[in-house]
Amino acid sequence: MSKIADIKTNIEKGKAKLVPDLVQEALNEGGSAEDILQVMVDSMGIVGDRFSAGEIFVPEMLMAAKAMSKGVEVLKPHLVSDSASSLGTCIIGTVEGDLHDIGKNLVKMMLESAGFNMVDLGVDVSAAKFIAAVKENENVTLVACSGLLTTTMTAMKKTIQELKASGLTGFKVIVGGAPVTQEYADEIGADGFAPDAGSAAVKAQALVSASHTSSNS
Ligand code: B12
Repeated sequence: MSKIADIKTNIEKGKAKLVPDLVQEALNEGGSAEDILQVMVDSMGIVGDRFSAGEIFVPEMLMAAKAMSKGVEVLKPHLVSDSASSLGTCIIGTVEGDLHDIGKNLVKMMLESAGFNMVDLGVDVSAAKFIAAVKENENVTLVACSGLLTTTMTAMKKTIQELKASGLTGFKVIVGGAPVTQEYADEIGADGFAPDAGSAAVKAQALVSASHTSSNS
């Protein structure tokens, strides 16, 4: 499907004005939202590889990110569904020192459609801000931390340590982001990990349902 190839090329080139129409055309041609999203995510991987190779720099990465975000806006209604169930409130944010938010925004979208009421703290979120949000919001059942930089993975660890030290209870912590693995999640004491937004929703539902069952028994 040529439109999908066009989407890929134009995200890589950072053409934010062209991408939304191309995404709409691909949908009109019968392309599935999931397939289109996967192509967009793959494009960001290519952009990252070009950055690593010194072929492009931060401004080009930023333009590609903007093009992807504009495309995701068009896809959003096709990816989310209204959930009848309520799984409580999820506090989500990208950890301190980290400004990447595309993955976090996708996870937010999927958790919302899974039935969570989402409170998005944005990027560069300190442990103290996560803790304040758990205190300020009602029925917090999940805290979701995103991190894309190896240098800020320690901020994820610190967030979990401080959440535990705060004595607050009743919620699970899920972590994710390109450098995060199940091993790292276990090491820092997270309750769950998922490699992508779709599996994040499945994992989050399972974590929260399991804790309801155990607290009711
Ligand atoms: C776009 C981009 C940027 C943009 C971000 C714009 C934005 N609004 O997000 C800008 C230009 C700002 C940027 C800046 C930098 N970046 Co950058 N960036 C990228 C790039 C190309 C794409 C990231 C992305 O959006 N991917 C697409 C999304 C959909 O994927 P994702 O984020 O991984 O999310 C998925 C999963 O990980 C998971 N997930 C994500 N979060 C969560 C959370 C939970 C709870 C769960 C369960 C799952 C989950 O689900 C998501 C959806 O499926 C990556 C390359 C790459 N391969 O990742 C580099 C990359 C992450 N950046 C990198 C670097 C080095 C930087 C800079 C330090 C560059 C510089 N010299 O200034 C700065 C750091 C700024 C900062 N303090 O954060 C490196 C990181 C290297 C490392 N290992 O630490 C990468 C890998 C590029 C590279 N190959 O070198 N960057």
